[in-house]
Amino acid sequence: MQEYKGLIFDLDGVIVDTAKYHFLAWKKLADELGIDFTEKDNERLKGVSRMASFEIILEIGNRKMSQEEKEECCRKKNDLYVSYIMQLTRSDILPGVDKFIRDAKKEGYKIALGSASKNSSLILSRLGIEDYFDAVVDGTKVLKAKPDPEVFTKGAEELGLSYGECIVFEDSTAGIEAAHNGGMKAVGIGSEDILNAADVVIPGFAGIDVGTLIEKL
Ligand code: B16
Ligand code: MG
Repeated sequence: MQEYKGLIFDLDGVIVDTAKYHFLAWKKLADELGIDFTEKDNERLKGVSRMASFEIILEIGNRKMSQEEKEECCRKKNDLYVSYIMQLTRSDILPGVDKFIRDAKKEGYKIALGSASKNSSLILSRLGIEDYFDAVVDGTKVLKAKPDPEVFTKGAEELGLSYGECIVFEDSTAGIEAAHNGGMKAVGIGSEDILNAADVVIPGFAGIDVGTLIEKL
């Protein structure tokens, strides 16, 4: 039986629901550009980097822009997004996550963050949980986006573990694929219908026991 030693958590959609703030900020920008951008379209942006997200929005609106204009739009969106996430508090941590991570630490698992976000340190500090992580790998440290496994393989390396010793917790299909591409097991957080490629799917962490969940892998 494989002995797992490290748990790597995605941020948005796993630890905190920032997707709604990403949506509000993208929506405002899209409105200004006269692009019709819906909540359904927003699903396509989950786990995707900031610039790649904007390129999807431009594709939806059938629009083209210079690199400079795109960067300016991304800056604008991020300023608004940051003003929203500045309001986050500990109460925004998704149900059961805090206990799950604390229990896992007590059981000796090493904990890493593996997120596409460049705002992860601000979010972790607003939530007051920076100390939970032995390693933080985010969009400021990686070049390749999920489904490339870089964000997770780097997390394993920073924990000093082999890839196969780590388990990834992810809410996006690109993230599940990234974990598998890195030779890691993936626990899907969300709906079984969407995350059917995951090794196990749970709706959220509320009432989930670390040992029982890991035995299923
Ligand atoms: P930022 P995750 C991802 O976070 C989000 O799911 C995705 O919607 C967002 O575009 C991306 O972070 C980049 O975020 O603009 O803050 O750098 O799910 O990988 O934790
Ligand atoms: Mg996510």
